[in-house]
Amino acid sequence: MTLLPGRYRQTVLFHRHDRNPILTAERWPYQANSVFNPGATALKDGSTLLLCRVEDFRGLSHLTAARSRDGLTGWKVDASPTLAPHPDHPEESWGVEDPRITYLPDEDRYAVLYTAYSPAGPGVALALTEDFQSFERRGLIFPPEDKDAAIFPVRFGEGWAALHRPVTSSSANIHISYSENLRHFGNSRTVLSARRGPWWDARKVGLSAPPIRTGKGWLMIYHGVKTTGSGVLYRNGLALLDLDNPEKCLLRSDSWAFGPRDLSERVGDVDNVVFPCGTVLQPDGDTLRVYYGQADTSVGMATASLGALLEWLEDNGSVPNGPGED
Ligand code: BMA
Repeated sequence: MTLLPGRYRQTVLFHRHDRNPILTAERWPYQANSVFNPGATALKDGSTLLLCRVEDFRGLSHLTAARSRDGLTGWKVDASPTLAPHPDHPEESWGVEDPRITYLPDEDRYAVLYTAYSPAGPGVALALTEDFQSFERRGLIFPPEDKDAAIFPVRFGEGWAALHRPVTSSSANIHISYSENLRHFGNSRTVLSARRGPWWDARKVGLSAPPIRTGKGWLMIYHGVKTTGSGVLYRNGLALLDLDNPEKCLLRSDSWAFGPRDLSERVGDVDNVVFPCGTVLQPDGDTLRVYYGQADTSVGMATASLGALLEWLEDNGSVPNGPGED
């Protein structure tokens, strides 16, 4: 008996590393409550850098770099916070969270977009760095309430472009905004909206990892939030944005592709959360390593084939403004 139409069956696309979690607070060089939601990038020497969100025992977060030659083992973690709230930046007074890293070839620097949290709410701040030791902080680029932001690595007709997720009293959708100077962003448009009702991505959607350039478009791993009787569920789906005009969403997945499964994802400070903030494409050009927060407690890694993700999206995707959307 066929229970589900073939296209909504779950396929294993993300293969979890068998030694997850790869980073935990227990193995941190200084006392911390939790280590999760890392931004990720390949460095020029081929090693991997994760910029991890670290929550202290007050409940406030800062960011600390962990480096590994093979991206899996032998992590060297900075002995003290790498990017901590700065007294000159009151927008960070309640901490900094969830970084997304993009290498900008034109600038030969990395752009880090992160949540800057203060009594005014969470907003998005930008910092530029060459080495993840010193940072040029540019302050808030998207005022509260906004988060889940990353910049594209190239300019478009309207300049630099960033994806982000402003929240209003009635919506939490993914937007794109443009900037000439990486300071002032505007011309905001909606790229992908939360669905409604019982859908897995009905309550909120937000960018997970920075968009990945492929031959078919920019692949976006995005999270969807569903509220249930026992809280919220954070899962991830895929969407494809037009290569030249990324405000145009070509496809979005109807089902989620990566959700909480293992015990370390099901149980933690916040149960039932997998929250990727970064990926590293391997030299074969197809294997994508996805680094993600597990239940707001630890860091896991899963691999996926870029080709398989795109194929699955074509089979399981709809053009936006499809079922469940406004
Ligand atoms: C989101 C962000 C993430 C977190 C998730 C689940 O709003 O704050 O950092 O992982 O909630 O708690």
